[in-house]
Amino acid sequence: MFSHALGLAQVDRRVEAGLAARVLEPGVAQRVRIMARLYEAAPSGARVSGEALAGLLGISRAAVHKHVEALRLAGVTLDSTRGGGYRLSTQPDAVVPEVVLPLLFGADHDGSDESPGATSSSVGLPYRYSAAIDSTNESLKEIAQHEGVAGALVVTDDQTGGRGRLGRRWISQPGKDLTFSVLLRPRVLPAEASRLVLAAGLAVAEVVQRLLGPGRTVGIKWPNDVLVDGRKVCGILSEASMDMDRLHWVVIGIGLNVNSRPGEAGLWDGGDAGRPAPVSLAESAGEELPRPALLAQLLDALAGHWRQVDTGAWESVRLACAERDVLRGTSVVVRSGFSTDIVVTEGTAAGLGPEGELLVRGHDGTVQPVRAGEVTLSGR
Ligand code: BT5
Repeated sequence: MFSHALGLAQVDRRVEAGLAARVLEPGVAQRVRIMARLYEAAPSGARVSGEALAGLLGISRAAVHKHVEALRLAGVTLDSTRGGGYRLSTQPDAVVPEVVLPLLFGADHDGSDESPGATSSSVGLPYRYSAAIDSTNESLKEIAQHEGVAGALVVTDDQTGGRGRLGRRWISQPGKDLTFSVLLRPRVLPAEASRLVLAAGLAVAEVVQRLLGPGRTVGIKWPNDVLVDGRKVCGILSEASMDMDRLHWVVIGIGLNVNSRPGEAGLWDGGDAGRPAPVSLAESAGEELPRPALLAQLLDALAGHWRQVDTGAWESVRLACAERDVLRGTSVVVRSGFSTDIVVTEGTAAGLGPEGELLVRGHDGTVQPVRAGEVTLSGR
């Protein structure tokens, strides 16, 4: 059940960096360090003594006890014995910073994302969790307008007014799915903003593929859907503020069906009539999945691909997206992003252009790059 190999020294280093940059609250930072030790001990069933934690953090036993109570309130189930110490009794599913950040910080990677100033140097910090919220994108857009820090994350368990594109709705099951948004302040031109959305879709697709194994086809439906065997598992909504030559910020919101049964909610009705029913990871995997580890993996993968976009490696992101392009070779109708009554072009999808545009070969053989719009497979 518990299989987290954590680099404890790395967790502590990243906690220190978060504190120094003032993107991590001191109380949360201490609980992240406590949770890292509890995760580390969990596979063997060993207990972590209050005394050891007090020594580690340089605080009293009573203060350790308070942190443990805060963890319990946040949804972590711990068993404790007098004098025997603490132990995780179940795999936590709370997507609070104390539970997710140790997994993110301790993940086994080369640490090359820690260069100061990189767009994605700390995707996930500051980490803002709300039990319920209207829309994580709306909340983060407000933060963005008030000098929010690049990498800032807003995540909720219950998104009550989730948005898709064109005023559509995104529906998630409270406590079952992942709904979160990340703020970026990238060093790319306004015309290159769509690179970040494609990079996000690629990150999600790769994490999902790793999880489900090679037997499943995990594809990207241009520009912002991730599909498992043709069924939508994830939607991405990006919103940006820019002027003629500069992107001020980009908010990228991700909704991923994890442990819900979206097919039963009838989400493909109405505007999406005729499309295959959406699917969740649990339905695809045949078992429920702990969300914190998944969120940590997603944040790590997103940071990696956004870093590539930021550091001139866009072409390899584009090629990897093209390999997962589910539209290629199919007959498509592209409608305007402003009004789905207006057909922009029709033809056969012919891959992705240099900026990640959808290439559509018309009936007369000419290839037209499409930068924005709503794609449906023709006949649907
Ligand atoms: C999207 O729009 O797919 C973008 C969804 C982005 C959601 C995230 S959650 C965090 C952040 N905060 C927000 O408020 N939004 C973002 P679009 O391509 O327009 O697709 C919307 C359509 O997907 C709807 O009209 C439904 O038919 C369908 N849909 C709604 N909920 C779904 C779900 N859970 N799974 C699959 N399909 C869904």
